[in-house]
Amino acid sequence: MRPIRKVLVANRGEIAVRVIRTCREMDIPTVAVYSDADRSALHVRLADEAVHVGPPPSRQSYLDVQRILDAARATGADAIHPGYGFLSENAGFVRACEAAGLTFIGPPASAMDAMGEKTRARANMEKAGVPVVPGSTAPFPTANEARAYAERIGFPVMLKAAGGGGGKGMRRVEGLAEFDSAWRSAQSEALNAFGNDAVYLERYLEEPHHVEIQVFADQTGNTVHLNERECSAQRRHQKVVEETPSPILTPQLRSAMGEVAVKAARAVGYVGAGTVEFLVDRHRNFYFLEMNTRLQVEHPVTEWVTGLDLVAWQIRVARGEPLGFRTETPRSHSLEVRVYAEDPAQNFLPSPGRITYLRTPAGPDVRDDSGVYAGYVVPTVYDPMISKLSVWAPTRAESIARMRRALAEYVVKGITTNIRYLRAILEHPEFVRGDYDTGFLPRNHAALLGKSDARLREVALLAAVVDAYQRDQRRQRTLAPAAASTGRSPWRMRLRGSRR
Ligand code: MV4
Repeated sequence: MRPIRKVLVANRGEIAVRVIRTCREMDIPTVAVYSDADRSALHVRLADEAVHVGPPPSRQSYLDVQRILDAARATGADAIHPGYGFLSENAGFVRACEAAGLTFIGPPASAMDAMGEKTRARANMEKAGVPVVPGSTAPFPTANEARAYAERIGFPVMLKAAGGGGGKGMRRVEGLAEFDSAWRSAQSEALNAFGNDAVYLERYLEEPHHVEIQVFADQTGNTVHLNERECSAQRRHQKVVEETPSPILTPQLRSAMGEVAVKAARAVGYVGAGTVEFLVDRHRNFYFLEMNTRLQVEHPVTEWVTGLDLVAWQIRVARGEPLGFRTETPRSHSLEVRVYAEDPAQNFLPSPGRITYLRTPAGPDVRDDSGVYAGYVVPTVYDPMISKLSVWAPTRAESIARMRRALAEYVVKGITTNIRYLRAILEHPEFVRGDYDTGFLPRNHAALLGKSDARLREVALLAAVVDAYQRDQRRQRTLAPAAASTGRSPWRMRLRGSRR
């Protein structure tokens, strides 16, 4: 057992707020850290103490290991919660925490090492008997060797950066003719993005589903899964909507994937909250993609259906306590959408600035995990996600209805948000049917932006004019003749002289 008496939250925005809230409920004091851009951020206001850690660029503040450790020492914090992003999956940071005598609330560095690089993770998973997307488990030294391998497994293939993630350094290759140029561009993109030009290849899966399994492990050898999240609604490798349960899983597939996810976590000595990501193809084969060794953005949907506070369990596990919950059948359905300060009409360009008015949704089974408030200025330098709206309901259909209701209540003024776009997704028949794959958002881009074609817009305008005119006529007919002749109708102006 290792007590935790004060937690430094090495993050910002909604996730820092999320962690601080649970610490408060557990009676654990918190320390926020903030850059110059975050002096008046919500997480700073909600924490018990706050330490300035540098200028706005994250490299010099939230990613600066020494400054974070100094802040912990200065305030007497004995544990660090990394949130997601920033230092959360940095094995070097975990080792630095250990060396400084601080409890890192997350997995051991060795588990991060085992899952960090894609080819190493694939090799480890293959050894553990976890199905991986067919392909190589080591980078190719030359284009010739890679090309020969591609010919053997058959086109199309996917080139991927071994050091990568998030779709960077990824190239679909249709055939031999384009192989060499795709190889070169994947290599240079990988080098640019990750400082590592190692590229390997996989068989290409057509429009797969992205389904991930939440796992949890304690330090005494218990490893469980907490079911799946369907995350196929993504654009440019950014998740936009998440839900659980996945509308495409059968109970059999769910337990098979859950068992494999637990096997993956055990194979790397995992501790704490983690997520095993899978691609599911149209035949419902599933393949390990990668493991996220952190708490994820979309964890609230799992909290809704399990009734668990995942941050509280992260803390208990870090103190050495055994998992003390039952992994019963989840309670029906939960949906989450990510609210961004961005303008869908301008190619989702970030829209930072002052929030002049804010009304957040509430009511039964609605949760808004927000990092902002009315009067707050959304900074330009960080991720523009301002909140995560999640709901729970007894059925998927009711969950969708509740989310539509909650989105309709959401008012943000002063900046542009993607709320209308989110509402369009929740109205889309493919989404409502529940069989959307990772091609859903790109395929329906125009429709979701509300871009009808120009002719339809004209027809709609004319219909509105005719309707307004007819309503006015009806009103005129019901008025006394004297009142009607006073000419208050707006139509009278243009219609004067016409035969009526
Ligand atoms: C793939 C794939 C098809 N075949 N791998 C995208 C990000 C990275 N994490 C893995 N990704 C993909 N890998 C093979 N062999 C299609 C994708 C993919 C994708 C995956 C998950 C969610 C959204 C996606 C959007 C486009 C492509």
